[in-house]
Amino acid sequence: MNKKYENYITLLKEKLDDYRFQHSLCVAEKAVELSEIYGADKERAYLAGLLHDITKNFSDNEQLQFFSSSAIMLSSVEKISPKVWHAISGAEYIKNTLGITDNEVIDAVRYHTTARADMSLLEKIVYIADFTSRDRKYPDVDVLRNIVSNNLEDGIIYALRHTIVTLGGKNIPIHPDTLDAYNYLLINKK
Ligand code: DGI
Ligand code: FE
Ligand code: FE
Repeated sequence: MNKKYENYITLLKEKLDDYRFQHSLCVAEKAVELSEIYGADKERAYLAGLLHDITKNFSDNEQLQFFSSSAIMLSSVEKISPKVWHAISGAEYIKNTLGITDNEVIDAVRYHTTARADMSLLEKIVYIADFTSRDRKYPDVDVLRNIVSNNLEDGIIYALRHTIVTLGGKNIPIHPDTLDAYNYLLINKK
């Protein structure tokens, strides 16, 4: 992509471990690829993909401190779900620390982990780019990539189902936004 992202890439390299840094570049690339198929804004998709995990390497303590200094209140499910914290802190970070004002980009970061009901096209693209980027290597990844290249919503349903089943099987709480996203897509399936 072009020069205006150089400072963000430098920042990501500082804040993230090498695996997470490479992953962020791959998600940005995948988000652009999906934007070409589905007609989203490529610049926004690239930026949101690049920044989606910006606070992923904060420790749990740093996350909690960041929430308290930003006056962010966690719900009861969120309090016991540390894996979703980086999406909440990431959105706040790009808004108030980086000064990003584009709400579509901020929301794409905010909902990249849980998804939510009635997502924008950009939110959908970043959510599923995170599952299907070049660096991802789980057993069904090519099955999911294939679904996503044909039907974005079907791909998201597949990914949400996988998350709900996996978390459920491990006695891990499922965020209401995740369930709302899944139900919404089934109810509104064409
Ligand atoms: O940050 P990444 O690893 O790239 O991916 P991600 O932001 O999708 O985070 C994946 C993790 O988030 C994975 O460990 C499962 C967890 N997660 C996703 N949805 C939910 C969730 N955890 C809880 N407790 N509830 C959810 O609904
Ligand atoms: Fe993430
Ligand atoms: Fe990610």
